[in-house]
Amino acid sequence: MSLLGACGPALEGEELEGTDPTAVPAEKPKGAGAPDPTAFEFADPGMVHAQTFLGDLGKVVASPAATYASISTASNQWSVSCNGGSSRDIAYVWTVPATGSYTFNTYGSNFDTVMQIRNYKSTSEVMGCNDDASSSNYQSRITLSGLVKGVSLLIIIEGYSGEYGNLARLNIVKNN
Ligand SMILES: [Ca+2]
Ligand SMILES: [Ca+2]
Repeated sequence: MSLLGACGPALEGEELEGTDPTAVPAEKPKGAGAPDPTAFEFADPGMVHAQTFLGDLGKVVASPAATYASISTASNQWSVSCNGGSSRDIAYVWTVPATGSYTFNTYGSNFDTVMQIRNYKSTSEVMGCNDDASSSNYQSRITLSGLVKGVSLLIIIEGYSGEYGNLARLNIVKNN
């Protein structure tokens, strides 16, 4: 909730919506964010776009685990399966540091996010997907239990139905 305003230049020519993280976004039509059939899907992680693949987070457990200032310039590689797909996306690789339950969320991002988590070694395997954490929180949250130490995940963040902002934030929490 606190990092906005310090991150990145304003985007030229467009007034961004939702730059105030405390603001409740306007009503949005659910179901409008159908998957984009033109989005790329690569089974081989080596083929991931440089523009959208932001790298390896290692085994970090932190809030934030990563921030990205300019999703508006990312490419649209992934077609996520829950109320998203057609928007630009970014992706990280993350490796489970210890077997257990973890929660991933995009709280603190300044746009309406959609998040999907896949098995990095087999990116067609979707492990979780979420648009809105709740009816009043348009950021995304996924909890995965029974994650095995050493398994690598591909964490994809994009905007709902074409939305984007100038801050994408990923938090990773270990549940006890
Ligand atoms: Ca996408
Ligand atoms: Ca959302």
